Amino acid sequence: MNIDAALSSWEGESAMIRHDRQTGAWFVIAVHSTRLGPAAGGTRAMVYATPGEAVADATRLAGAMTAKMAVAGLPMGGGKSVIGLPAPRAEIDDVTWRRILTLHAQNLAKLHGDYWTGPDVGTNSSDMDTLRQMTGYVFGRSVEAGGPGSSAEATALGVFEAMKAAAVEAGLGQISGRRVLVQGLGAVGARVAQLALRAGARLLVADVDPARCVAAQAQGARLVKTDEVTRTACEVLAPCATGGLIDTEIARTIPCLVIAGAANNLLRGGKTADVLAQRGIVFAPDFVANAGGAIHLVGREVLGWTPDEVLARTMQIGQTLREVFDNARKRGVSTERAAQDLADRQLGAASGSADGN
Ligand code: NAD
Ligand code: PPY
Repeated sequence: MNIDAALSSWEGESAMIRHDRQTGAWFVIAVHSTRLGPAAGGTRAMVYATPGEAVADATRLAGAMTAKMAVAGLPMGGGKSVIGLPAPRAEIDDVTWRRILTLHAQNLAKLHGDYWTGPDVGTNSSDMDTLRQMTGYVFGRSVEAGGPGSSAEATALGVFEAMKAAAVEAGLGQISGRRVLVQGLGAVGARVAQLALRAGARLLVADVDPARCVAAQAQGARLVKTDEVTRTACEVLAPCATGGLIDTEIARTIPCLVIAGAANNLLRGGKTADVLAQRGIVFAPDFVANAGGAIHLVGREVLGWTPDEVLARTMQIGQTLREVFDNARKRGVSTERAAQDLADRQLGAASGSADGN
């Protein structure tokens, strides 16, 4: 995709795009909506095939953040930043990484608080500490630096609540005894796997990094090849790696009954959610299921919540999803449609506010 195509199909408020010739990095900050408050969403740093792909990823992810904040009842809008790296993060030396973060901090400062960032794929709390030394508008610093620390725990708890609610909706009842396939055993997925195991699930795992599967295998998990995830029979699929796993074609054949995971923008193509709904597969929309991280960051840093309040609000994700499922069933629409409509209602209810579109 080229930059023209990525931007002309997008209805967000603004996009800042910058290229650094010295490092070869591309910087994109997409502000989708500030209707409910300043836009917020993490900084994703990875290699993209083209600058257009980086812009497309940032804009899509920013839109999902708007819906996430709205459904979670948080007073923030939706945005995301993407840093298109010249090489995989692990191959970038400290001096280059420092320059990249410095330029990103400059970009953040130029938006004067229209957009607040946080960690995402390819960045962590320590990077947020570095950014915050250069600019405000940064959530998710480490506990040592006075921040709330990683959001992975809250995200995983929310995903697990989503999984349980979706299993009931699919007529599976409890997670105990069910085959739960977790794709991606990173910060969130490893925790989701533990929660599933503790609930008595029969765990299946897949990760491109085999070392990450070892601990789960030692606890009895069955290893699934990464290219067989969408062809492996299970009751519950929990995608916790990257987005875009399921397109219409895969949706027609995927052998599971529930999809509930952490990955943002899990579905590809406008009709994919409908295909899942037609097949009776219960999909927990990602921007509802993975809101625990946003609840943690915004709750702690904007709303002054205690960890217990964050936990209580994260546990409500199950109830929100039950309402989404009810609504989808009654209207005969996909769960994705019902969740997006819920977000749009929240956004419409705030249409009297001063700024944003
Ligand atoms: P992470 O980088 O810690 O973990 C991702 C894991 O997925 C890694 O172990 C990686 O090896 C694995 N992986 C990558 N590609 C894979 C593939 N094709 N097949 C199998 N495994 C693969 O990331 P995370 O913080 O655990 O987040 C996971 C997902 O959840 C991301 O998409 C992120 O955007 C989303 N998310 C995270 C949070 C949060 O609080 N961390 C909040 C909301 C959404
Ligand atoms: C996400 O939930 O996808 C994020 O990007 C995390 C986040 C949430 C709120 C502010 C900054 C980062």
